[in-house]
Amino acid sequence: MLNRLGGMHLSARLLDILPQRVLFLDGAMGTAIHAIEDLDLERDFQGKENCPEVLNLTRPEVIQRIHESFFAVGCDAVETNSFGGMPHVISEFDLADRAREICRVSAQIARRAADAHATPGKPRFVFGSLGPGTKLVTLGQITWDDMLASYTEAARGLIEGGADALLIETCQDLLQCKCAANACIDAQRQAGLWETENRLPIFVQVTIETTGAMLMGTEIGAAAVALGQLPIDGIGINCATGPTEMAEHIRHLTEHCGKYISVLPNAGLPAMVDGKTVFPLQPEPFAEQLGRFVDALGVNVIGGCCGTTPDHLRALVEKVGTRPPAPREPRLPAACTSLYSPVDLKQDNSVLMIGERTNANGSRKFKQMLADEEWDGLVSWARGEVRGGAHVLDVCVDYVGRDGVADMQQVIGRYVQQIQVPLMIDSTEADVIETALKLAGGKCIVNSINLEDGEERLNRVCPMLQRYGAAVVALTIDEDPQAGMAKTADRKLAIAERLYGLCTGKWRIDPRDILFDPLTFTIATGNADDRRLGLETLDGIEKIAQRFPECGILLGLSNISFGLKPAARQVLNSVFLHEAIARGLTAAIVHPSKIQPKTKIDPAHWDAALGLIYDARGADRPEGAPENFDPLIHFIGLFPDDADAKPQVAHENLSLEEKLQRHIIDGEKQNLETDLDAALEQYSPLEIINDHLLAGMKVVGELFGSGQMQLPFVLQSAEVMKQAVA
Ligand code: THG
Repeated sequence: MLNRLGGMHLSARLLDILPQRVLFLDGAMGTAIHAIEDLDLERDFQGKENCPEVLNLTRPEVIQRIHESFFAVGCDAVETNSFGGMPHVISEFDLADRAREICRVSAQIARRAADAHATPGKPRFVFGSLGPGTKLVTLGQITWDDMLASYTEAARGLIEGGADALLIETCQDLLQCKCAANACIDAQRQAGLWETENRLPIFVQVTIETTGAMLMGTEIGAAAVALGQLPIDGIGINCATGPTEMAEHIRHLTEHCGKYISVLPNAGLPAMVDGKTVFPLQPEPFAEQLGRFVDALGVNVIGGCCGTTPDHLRALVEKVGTRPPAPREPRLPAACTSLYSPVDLKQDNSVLMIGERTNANGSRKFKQMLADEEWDGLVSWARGEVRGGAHVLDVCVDYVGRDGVADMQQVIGRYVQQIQVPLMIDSTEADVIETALKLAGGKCIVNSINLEDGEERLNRVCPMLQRYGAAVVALTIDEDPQAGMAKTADRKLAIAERLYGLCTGKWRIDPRDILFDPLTFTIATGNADDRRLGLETLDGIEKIAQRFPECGILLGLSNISFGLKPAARQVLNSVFLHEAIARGLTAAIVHPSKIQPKTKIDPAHWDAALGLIYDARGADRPEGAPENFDPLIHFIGLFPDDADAKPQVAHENLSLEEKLQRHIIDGEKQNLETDLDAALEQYSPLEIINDHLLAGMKVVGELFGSGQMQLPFVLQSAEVMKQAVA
């Protein structure tokens, strides 16, 4: 109890110290353990050779001595020996039942070391370490729920043992980062600490490989966006490389993240010397480089990972002293992100184009493939949308007669890995939305919330936005059973105002993460009531944009033209989008490849569409038109036969040789067998492999080598290669 109180007291001071000066956090535990010669595999490791956590039970004094060696050279904080202490990891050593105890003991050991060195002028802290584990949710090796339960158990132990902060480190997968961060929050809720002044700060550190991305292919910018919204205190980078290789990634964090930034590099890039791993960077240059991060970039927490000894930390403490980090003024991105790269919610000189056809209600083909459970085909379909220009994909699997949760699992599980762009999760069911969010390592956009049933839907969905990190679409629909969807500009604004108040007030959503959808429906029915729907929507966009300039404004564009022929729809959609952008629209759910710029549309068609949109009848009719001029009939009349769009450069138009290469480069299995069968009529199997398939792999290799293609995509290509060869 005393420890616990001591911990609470000190943790309050941890958050007091950080704004004032750099915090020195620990060197390598693993390297230190390896250096101890009298550890016995049977007696000390109980036969569990790769389980350093066992030493907390068998040789606590050895672990405490290592902690003290770092406190002795001036470190403010050390990390507990609990890197692999989560039940789902330590279960490999048959210790799952003792995971919480092992974590608790690890914190108690570090606590004893800290208390032995603490003075009134220099308090010492314990960071409870939580490593990445051996299974990743993104790769389908464990579920979010199982991983969450496991990290929560470990975090409970660390809290009970007196940790002052929780450090999720060496992360390779953003989904694991988010899951572990929520476990640290849940554990504190269970312990009655969360949202009290005694809460333990949470830090998340990712690992950027020598490729310049996380193991899953994640850029640092994507990590900053996906983690930036979580209620954690710090973001940082550790392991894999030395400080030099980290510099640009650290710079990105310090410029784009408002949280504390921590940096714990290895002692340089590891090299093999005489069969042993050697970390070449000496204490002085190590300290010098980290010192520059503090002075030039404003890094807040520094220390070392693999290969850093007490000598490295001593040099660091001496070199950097207690000077404050350089002040920072980060520009926080307003963005969503895939597992790979971020996308700004507001595009310069354009709207955010959200592909509409990955939607069971918006595409017969998508719906059919879903019904047939053609999962590979659904991936190809999505890729086609991205090739067609979509910045984001709107994914909706809702339709009567199918299990939306199961379908979301199948579809999103594949999309998060195989699709480069961020996802918009479109569902009326909160549990379907949550299923998707538990699979998406990036930051999604949730489509949508509204006030149809009062605040009920907000109450269900808004908590998820913070928990999983997501932006949200807010529809201007309220409880009014007569009106339903707001049809006038004033009502659209009034409902948007109410939504804004609830979202930013009660739910603390960043206004930049809200995209209002003033909604439109077709103006092509000929009903008198419908003719002004587009007009009111445009006015609504303008009013909402003026009132809430930080927020985004989105439309499901194609709704405007339901009922018309495809060629007419293409024109009306393009013209309406043009008008909407002029009024302040920032995002649109569209079929991007079918949107045409003004220059490509026949001026007569353009003007006719404008007449339809602005309801040019009576006094507003075009010059010379008869008194009973009807802009709808006029517009429809311009598209007598359905002369629809030219086909895209489709797979079937490629030469057979190009097709084979494409399969490999795109990692595309659809039609693979057909194309191979055709090839076998002309070539021997060996020729197909050596001349055509390997040519594709060569391109893949070049793309990977130059950083233009990430590992999961390379693996997909390899998979197709394997299948083709088989
Ligand atoms: N606001 C928000 N979300 C939305 C909408 C909105 N999501 C769904 C929808 N509206 C936007 N998406 C689509 C997708 C497709 C079509 C229209 C809107 C569409 N599809 C053709 C059709 O039905 O005729 C193509 C059919 C096919 O290829 O089979 O028009 O307003 N927030």
